[in-house]
Amino acid sequence: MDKMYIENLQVYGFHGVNQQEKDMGQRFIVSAELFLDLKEAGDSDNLNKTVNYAELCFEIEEQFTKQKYDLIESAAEKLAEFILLKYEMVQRIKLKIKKPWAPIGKPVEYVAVEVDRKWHKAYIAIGSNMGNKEKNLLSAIELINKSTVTKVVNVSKFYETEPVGYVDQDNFLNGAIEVKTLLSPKGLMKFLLEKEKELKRERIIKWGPRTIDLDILLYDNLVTCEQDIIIPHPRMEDRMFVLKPLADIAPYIVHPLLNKRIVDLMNKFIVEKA
Ligand code: PH2
Ligand code: MG
Ligand code: MG
Repeated sequence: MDKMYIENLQVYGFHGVNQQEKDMGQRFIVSAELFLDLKEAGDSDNLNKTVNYAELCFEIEEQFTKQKYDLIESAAEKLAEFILLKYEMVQRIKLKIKKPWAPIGKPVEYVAVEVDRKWHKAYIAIGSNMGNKEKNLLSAIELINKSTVTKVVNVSKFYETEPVGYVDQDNFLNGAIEVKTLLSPKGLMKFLLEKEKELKRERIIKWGPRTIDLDILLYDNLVTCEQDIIIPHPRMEDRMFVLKPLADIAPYIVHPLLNKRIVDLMNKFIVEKA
């Protein structure tokens, strides 16, 4: 991936745990490494096809000075997020904040933090079998899209499906969506649980009736090893109600563990269950 660099931009800021740092301020040094495609700008010689680094330097200064944080971690986090939200072309940013005059009482050249943040692509299964099912799915999509850091970029058709597992319940309406998100897998899971709560999801019977169910299927090419967040979704390849809608929006995406495309997983399922 192509890159753009802002190297050692000096900005006067007021971040620090000590009150004196917040009152007096000190000089910070900000460096950014932006990951973006520069080919179109290079071919066309058109400033609108890239990031204007002059403008970016002023933006960095404005964002960096308009609030006071205890930690340079927070200043870095906020600044990285701001740049990823403001400049759509930028897919990833490494942002480093140095504090050469940190009041440590030791002769150190500088202390610094660097954060590495990017847009992630995730696929989420959505399902409902209580109340107005279609309205529930649409409300979930709208709620998810309200967040600034998670945006819905693609929605499948919705399918009426018979319940799988616990069968003594109403038919489901199932779909799948693609999102771009700045959240970590855990952050995204927590976010989706909050949205389920907002839509009055109650957990009474495992696999039982629900107003809304939001499950992470895939997250980049990630394969997790943690027990509390399993990605790819461990049963997705056995569930037609997941594969069918997912194949609408991601037919050629490769399942990172099974090493097969979604359409091929779906066709395999159809053949084996026939
Ligand atoms: N979800 C389950 C269990 N069974 N069956 C269908 N048809 N659709 C679902 O979304 C579904 C299910 C657990 O999440
Ligand atoms: Mg589920
Ligand atoms: Mg669930």
